[in-house]
Amino acid sequence: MAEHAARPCCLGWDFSTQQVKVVAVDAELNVFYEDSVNFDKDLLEFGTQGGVHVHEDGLTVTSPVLMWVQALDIILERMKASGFDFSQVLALSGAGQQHGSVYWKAGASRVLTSLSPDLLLHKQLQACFSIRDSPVWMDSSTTVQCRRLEAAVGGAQALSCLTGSRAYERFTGNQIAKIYQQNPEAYAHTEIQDKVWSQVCLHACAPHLEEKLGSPVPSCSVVGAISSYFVQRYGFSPGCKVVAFTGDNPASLAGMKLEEGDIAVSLGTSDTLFLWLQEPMPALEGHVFCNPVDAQHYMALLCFKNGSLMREKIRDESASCSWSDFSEALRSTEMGNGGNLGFYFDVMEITPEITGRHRFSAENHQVSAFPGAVEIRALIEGQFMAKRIHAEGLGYRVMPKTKILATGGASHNRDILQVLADVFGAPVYVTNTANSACVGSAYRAFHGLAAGTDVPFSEVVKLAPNPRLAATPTPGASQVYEALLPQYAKLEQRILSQTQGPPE
Ligand code: 5FX
Repeated sequence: MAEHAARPCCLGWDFSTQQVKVVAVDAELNVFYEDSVNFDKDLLEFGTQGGVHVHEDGLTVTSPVLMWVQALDIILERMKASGFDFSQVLALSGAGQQHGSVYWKAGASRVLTSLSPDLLLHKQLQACFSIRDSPVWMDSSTTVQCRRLEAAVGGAQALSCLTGSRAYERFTGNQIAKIYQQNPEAYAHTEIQDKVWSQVCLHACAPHLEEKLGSPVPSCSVVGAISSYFVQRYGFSPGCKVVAFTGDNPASLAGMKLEEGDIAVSLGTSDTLFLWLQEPMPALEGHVFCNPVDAQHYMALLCFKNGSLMREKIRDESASCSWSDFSEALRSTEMGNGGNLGFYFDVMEITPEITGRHRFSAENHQVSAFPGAVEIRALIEGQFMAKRIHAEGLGYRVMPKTKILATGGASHNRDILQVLADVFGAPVYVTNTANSACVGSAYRAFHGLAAGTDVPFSEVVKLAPNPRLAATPTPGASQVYEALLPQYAKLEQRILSQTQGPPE
């Protein structure tokens, strides 16, 4: 108990797909308490796999809303049992899987203001949801609603300019439209709190939607003090502030301490990019979101499906299944790969929508194979050039102060990171992001406490651990890649036009 002896702190929550997590972070920004509840293991009665139910159609994916509530009860009870001193919590904030939606039933706000501190939340909220199985981000059952929404606003690009993304099945507007169309009674009985939206999108989704929503607020806004339920049951101070929650991706950006011009590259099974954007250029790919730590700016998200999946395949095929041979191939080949370029998408890529392997010689001739070491460099250079090109397509620009923050399995390979530094012409740092959404939520709670004083987020988190420098650009790298990047982009367009049918 001594290790979480009373000290002023903020709590960060992460309601993610597979678990609910909490961290407590003290004023020196040390994480001194953490816990999690795993839905599959700790809440067996809900029968989820990976925290979700995949329905028979293979497209509909939901999670029981009361499972999330019960997980919150379990964590809070455990904290209480461990002697956690809730009276020291100055503020809390949190994140949730993006696009997962909860449908409060008309009358729920009355229940919420009269909760009994003697009972657990999940016992009292049983009847408070008009939809008990919440659609989550893995759902892809709303293609009809997506096409309708795009048609209603004048096309996919028009929708992206308006909202930051073309229509995607998992996005909440399309999920609400589906609920309205398939279950109008549940929709009618739903009350949703506080946001303001694009009128044309609202009307395209469902009638009277704005009444169920309210005005959006900057992410560092204090939305109120904690409910008396938590004060009485757990001993929170009545002055404990609740700072607006956000999505898990924006919360991770905060947890990684991204700053203006920075880019986070997660090198996992698939690769994901978070970008700090000043002037976004919404496109048909990727998503532009509000920036969670600077209300004037934006963030963007790009997903690349063929990440470690391809790196591992090419390692097995061209480096005898050995990462050290793979690294040796990168070290023994030159930046720019003698002009040889490759595209490796064994599964249909998201960014861009291309499938197959495509190799080109320095003279732009399509070739069927490369020598092993050239193949390896073509893969890694190609993966990072694609990231830079598509990031720039959304308005991202590398700045003199740009840092690249690398995470995920492949970020342990220094030779891969060297190529990343060379292609972007910026230093690469590595950082541990195991808890980034949760820790980012606690940082954002501190930011919320300071928000009235206009202190920037970077100042609030300056004591937090810094990422470690792993690679700096090789001299001459920018000349090599500035020549090669337009070449790669042109070839990508060529493959796209060869593999796609005529536009509809
Ligand atoms: C982003 O748009 C996504 O759908 C996912 O990253 C979810 O946020 C994961 F929870």
